Amino acid sequence: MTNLADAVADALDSFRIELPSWGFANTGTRFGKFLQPAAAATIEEKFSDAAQVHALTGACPTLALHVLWDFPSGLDSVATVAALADRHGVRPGSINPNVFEGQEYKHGSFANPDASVRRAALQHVRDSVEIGRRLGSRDVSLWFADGSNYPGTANIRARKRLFEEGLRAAHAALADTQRLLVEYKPFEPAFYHTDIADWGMALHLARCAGPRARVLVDTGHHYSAQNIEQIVAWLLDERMLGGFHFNDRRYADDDLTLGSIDPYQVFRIFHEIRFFEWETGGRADVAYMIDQSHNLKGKIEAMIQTVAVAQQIFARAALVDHAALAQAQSRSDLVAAEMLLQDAFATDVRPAIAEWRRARGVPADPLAAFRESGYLERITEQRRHRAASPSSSYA
Ligand SMILES: [Mn+2]
Repeated sequence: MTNLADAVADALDSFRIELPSWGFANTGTRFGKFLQPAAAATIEEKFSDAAQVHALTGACPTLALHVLWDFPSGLDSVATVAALADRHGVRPGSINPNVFEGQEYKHGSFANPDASVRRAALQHVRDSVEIGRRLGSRDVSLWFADGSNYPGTANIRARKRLFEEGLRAAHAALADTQRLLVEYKPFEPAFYHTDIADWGMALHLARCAGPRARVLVDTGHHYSAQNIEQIVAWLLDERMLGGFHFNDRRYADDDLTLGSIDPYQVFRIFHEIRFFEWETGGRADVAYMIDQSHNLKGKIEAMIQTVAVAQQIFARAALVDHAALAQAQSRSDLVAAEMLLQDAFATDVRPAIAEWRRARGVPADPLAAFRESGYLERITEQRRHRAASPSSSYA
């Protein structure tokens, strides 16, 4: 292994994390929202806030966009978004259609028993594909709330076939440069069955959809105690892992800061990716994205903190000696193999990361730099007097 500073620098040079536009807006739980005067209300403010995170970390060149919230005029909003991206130096990232908030989606979107609702949902996804194509963004990221709340109320097999059909049609609209990501979630908002409940269902549907569909793993979308890194390892081996939505959780889909509850799990996920890359000699083509909406923390600070935590854990995963690990595994030397992970996880990489940041021209401590920048005070003053945003987002 090269020395620690080189290994950290090598890992972080290739590690980019996409920010979510909705993470800068006022969001909350189903019990309510605690509004922040500095929260972004417009797409311009979201780009401005994301640009701060990118300027201070150098690691977030793209912003995930939500079609319903960020493209109020649909395709006609593309020029505005493209201009804002240019002005703020942050590129449009994944495009996220919304087929769960409209009243028409009460009983589902792609799996709605009503064909006219299914057509509307497909048209929205096709428009989202076109938005992505015009913006030069690669991924259209699909999450469906489809499901049911009571046994016997939905034909689960028929809905499965409707999803196969709908995703095939959505995939057919992709340009060669685009990908379709299929996200899964076991429950919520549906509380009896969710149509795409786990990675196996998402994998099946992605394969049905076509060659440019992949599975998206949202770390918060699993049952407690589920072995997420095993899912990641299988999807990597099948070349079907498209990307991540990062967040942490304690109970359900809590959208807590990555690594705040279980940093070792994040490490184990990154380890599987690094081990795969070592074995195959190439980079895993995986989109790393944050999907967190903070109800209590300051939004920009929370994003900077998340990026810093992700970098720290990714760098530690890069310290595992893969050749030694492969040998220990083949000898079934359990303690030696496990200690290779434990030792890497226990390594303090913060000084090496600070050095890497200085060499890349970003602040050694991005959070402190943000607090000293005066940006938060400035936007709080600018944004505090306006009327509360009429738009409400679920995230
Ligand atoms: Mn997600």
